[in-house]
Amino acid sequence: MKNNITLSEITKLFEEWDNILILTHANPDADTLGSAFAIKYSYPEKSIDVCCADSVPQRLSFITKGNDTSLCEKEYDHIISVDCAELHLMGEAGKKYAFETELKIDHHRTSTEFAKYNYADEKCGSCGEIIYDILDKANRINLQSAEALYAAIASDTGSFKFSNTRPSTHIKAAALMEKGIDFVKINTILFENKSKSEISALKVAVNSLEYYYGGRVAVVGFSNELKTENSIDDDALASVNSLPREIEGVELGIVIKEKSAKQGEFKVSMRSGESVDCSEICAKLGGGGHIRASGASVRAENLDAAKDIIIKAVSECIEK
Ligand SMILES: [Mn+2]
Repeated sequence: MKNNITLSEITKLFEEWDNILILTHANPDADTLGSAFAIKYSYPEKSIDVCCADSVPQRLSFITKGNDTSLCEKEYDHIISVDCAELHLMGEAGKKYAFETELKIDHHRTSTEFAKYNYADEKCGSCGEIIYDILDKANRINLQSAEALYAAIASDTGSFKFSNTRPSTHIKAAALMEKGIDFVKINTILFENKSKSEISALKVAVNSLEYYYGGRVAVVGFSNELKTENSIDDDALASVNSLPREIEGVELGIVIKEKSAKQGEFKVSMRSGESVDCSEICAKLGGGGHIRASGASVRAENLDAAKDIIIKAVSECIEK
């Protein structure tokens, strides 16, 4: 991660440039969208398009405000990427444009230098915090861009709860509140609106919960049959990934989900506390990931058979 441009220099480019395309990462979240649209809303007099390879989730439409985010075959003078650590994360759709990225702004530790100008700061909990600094230097933040930035920052810090939240994060959020944003509405949309499908996923998760090793390991599972019976869509399943790990005394939480398109293939998500390296367990299953969060894929006849395979891998790694 090497920067070859400063925040002040980026501010200068923002002030000078026009006819701009901003690329977000695929499967867009509130940080990548909020960062992109904050730039667009801060320069209403300029021609700025935002493109996402995938469609924007309905609940985040308060950020895009009806603007088209599909790729338009236009010629642009400048291309900016936000919240993308690597080129391929922008997805297939924008490939042609992604290769021409002139300015990259990002906050991931794994950020690579694929643009002409590269700026990344891993100390920032969200890309929105960096965009805040750039726009603030130009005195450009208005009500619309303040809402987009607040959504970006609140979302990537888990509502100011994650360890990536710093005192300066709160100072920026406070400054955005001073602009008169409806932060109650934003927080409700981001953190409190659970879909019926997510509640059904929660119900099935709780019903299927099993403990192993005296309560140190917790497992929940979803077969395709359970998903169909309870009208659970795949998006909703992501909301229970951390649930078993959040139970008191649990050091390893495991969520098993049968893949909708592939009967007999199970996706395994693991989350662990200090004492367990779940990437080691997932590696035994042919997967991998981080020490505290990893995943793998298992083939088995049914959910119970998949559970047996996974628990066997656990038993080889966890201290009895
Ligand atoms: Mn981000």
